[in-house]
Amino acid sequence: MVRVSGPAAPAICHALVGFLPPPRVARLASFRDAAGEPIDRGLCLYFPAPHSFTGEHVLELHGHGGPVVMDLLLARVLALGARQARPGEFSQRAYLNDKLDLAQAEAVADLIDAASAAAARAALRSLDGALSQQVHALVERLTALRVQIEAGFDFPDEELDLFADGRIAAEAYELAHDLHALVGRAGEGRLLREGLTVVLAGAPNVGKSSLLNALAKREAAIVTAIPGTTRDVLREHLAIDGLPLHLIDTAGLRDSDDPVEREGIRRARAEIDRADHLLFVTEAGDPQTPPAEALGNAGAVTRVINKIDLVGEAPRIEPQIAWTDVYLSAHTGAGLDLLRERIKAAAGFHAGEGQFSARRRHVEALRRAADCVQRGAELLSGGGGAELAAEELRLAQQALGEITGAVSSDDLLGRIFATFCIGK
Ligand SMILES: Nc1nc2c(ncn2[C@@H]2O[C@H](COP(=O)(O)OP(=O)(O)OP(=O)(O)O)[C@@H](O)[C@H]2O)c(=O)[nH]1
Ligand SMILES: [Mg+2]
Repeated sequence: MVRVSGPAAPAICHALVGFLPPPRVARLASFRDAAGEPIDRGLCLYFPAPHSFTGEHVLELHGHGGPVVMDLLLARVLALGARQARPGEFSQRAYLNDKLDLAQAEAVADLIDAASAAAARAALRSLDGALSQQVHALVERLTALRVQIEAGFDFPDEELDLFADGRIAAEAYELAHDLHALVGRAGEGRLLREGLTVVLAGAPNVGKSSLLNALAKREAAIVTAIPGTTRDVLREHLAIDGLPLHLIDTAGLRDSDDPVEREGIRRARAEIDRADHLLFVTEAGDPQTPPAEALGNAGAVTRVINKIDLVGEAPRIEPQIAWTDVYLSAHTGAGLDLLRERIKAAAGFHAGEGQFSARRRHVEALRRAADCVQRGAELLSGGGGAELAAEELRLAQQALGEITGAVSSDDLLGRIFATFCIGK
């Protein structure tokens, strides 16, 4: 499909097919070149402003597809005065014309990039405004609170009455609580969008690659009885109950003189440092302790005690102080479900109904807003600091405004839309 947006769309349509179809009705038409020769025959649709995705006049030309014909059609449309869209420019125009707010425009890209069915559903909910509506509702409560506090400044005699009963402070605490709750939901939404990076590491031959294959349900990695089989970093993308997982298999950690193996081990260490969740794999019978540096750098740590089938141990999960033990067998599959549950739980992932997608910048802005309101509430309940509290609430409102784009800079917009694909 070739999509044209802007004031010249109707003129381009006339020149290309010789007529303008009635609004929002598909018409069969010949798309013609400058000499009047047909390029393709297809459906032509016209959406007059403001009732279109971008809020501008939009023309859609649905051809048979195929790169040559589409290139000819595109070249003809460009010759008629259009120019090629920048990445995300359609969504950007929709945002600038108030068709979508910023969080919804971002959801368009997240829907397209969704890595699991659950992630796609969550992105669609954000596109429908699930995140934006909750942010708007919080902004309204915040505004009401600011009005009450700032009214106190204008009537200083009544200030004491206004703050004395602690009602305003209580409202601020409640708002902070609800903001913190939304931070949690948004964090899950961000997980759905970005996925969780889970790294398999440990000594050679303990069964890291076998575990990758068992979780991925395919023979993705080479498994042999020879220690040092895996040299390179291997990545598999899968989902656990809708949670997208980037599962990374690494070379077994040991001292080695082999330059190839040493490079593999260096890469393994780099992956461990970047992991959201480290699976330190070791063997039942003689389990090793995760190395101290791995405990420091990775997010959550699980010690996977593999090969329980060889020693006749039962699959189970046992929390320790610095990590959690999961006893399993990559070979028989016993205990794999426990590991899946552990990964979800460590990420704080529940994926209930109504989950919406979110991005890192949303989570950060919500957290900033929550912290500001929390400080404001403390100032109010501590007595006295009404001016300072008002300033905290103003900053909170600004942070929330960044999510929907009510407050935004050109720089931020540029960065957001640059990551979209062309044509969206
Ligand atoms: N009995 C049993 N054997 C296992 C299990 N998991 C892995 N193995 C065997 O252990 C050997 C090593 O498995 P790999 O998955 O290649 O081990 P790795 O940790 O990836 O090894 P490197 O890549 O060399 O670091 C193979 O012979 C596997 O069949 C298990 O749960 N039970
Ligand atoms: Mg391996």
